Amino acid sequence: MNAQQPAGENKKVAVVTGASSGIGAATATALAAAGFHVVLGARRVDKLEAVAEEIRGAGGQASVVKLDVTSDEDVAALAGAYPRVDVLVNNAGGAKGMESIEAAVEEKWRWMYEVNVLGTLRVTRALLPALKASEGIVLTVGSIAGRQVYTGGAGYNAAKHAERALVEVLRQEVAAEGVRVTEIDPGRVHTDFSLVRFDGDKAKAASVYEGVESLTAGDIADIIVFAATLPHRVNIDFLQVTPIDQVGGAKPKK
Ligand code: 8X3
Repeated sequence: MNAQQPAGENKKVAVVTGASSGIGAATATALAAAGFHVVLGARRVDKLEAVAEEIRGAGGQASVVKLDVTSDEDVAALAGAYPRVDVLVNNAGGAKGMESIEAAVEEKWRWMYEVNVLGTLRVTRALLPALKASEGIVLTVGSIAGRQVYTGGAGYNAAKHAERALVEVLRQEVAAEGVRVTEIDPGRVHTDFSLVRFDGDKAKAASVYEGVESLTAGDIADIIVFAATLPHRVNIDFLQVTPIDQVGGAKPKK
């Protein structure tokens, strides 16, 4: 736990998981610019600190917490440190591998289920009392892979479909208490996503984005801020967002 900046009395608090890079870092930055006190969570605290410093340098409020979404202790510490939460952005997640089902690696499937599904469950469950008290909003970064399948995608497709199921049930369970639940489902966004998927193979990761125009992390961050700042009466179930060449669900390049 490392909360350098206490949440301002009247500032709304937004918790962003996986905030050390990519969509998470961009979202934290954009939410801070929109006036939220942002709580950045991820495993890599040094990277979080760098993002938080930039936010503070721009006049925003940011705190940093070590948050491995697979750790009950980390999640409990987060919930204990921030009794007020208005916005939760479940962004931590990712893919590992593109093996066919015949060549599936169970360890990779378990990792994907653990971070995308159980990670979202853990953090959401822990922060729900605070989100109910504030009549807040849960925004989950799913994926187009949670709506369409592709060869080599089974483990990630299964995890993102399961995460979507969780989100859809949650929406039904908490709507009556004033909590909105929105899923943002991006297609190809140029981040470290492919580097993680291909186990640090830079050439393979770069090839995913070569010769095509991909979305940026900032594009998704802007959409998350838009959804998070709508009047409380406005509920968005989900938004599917792709680069123009991915309309219709073209599978990712290998
Ligand atoms: C990742 C989306 O299209 O790169 O969540 O597989 S895609």
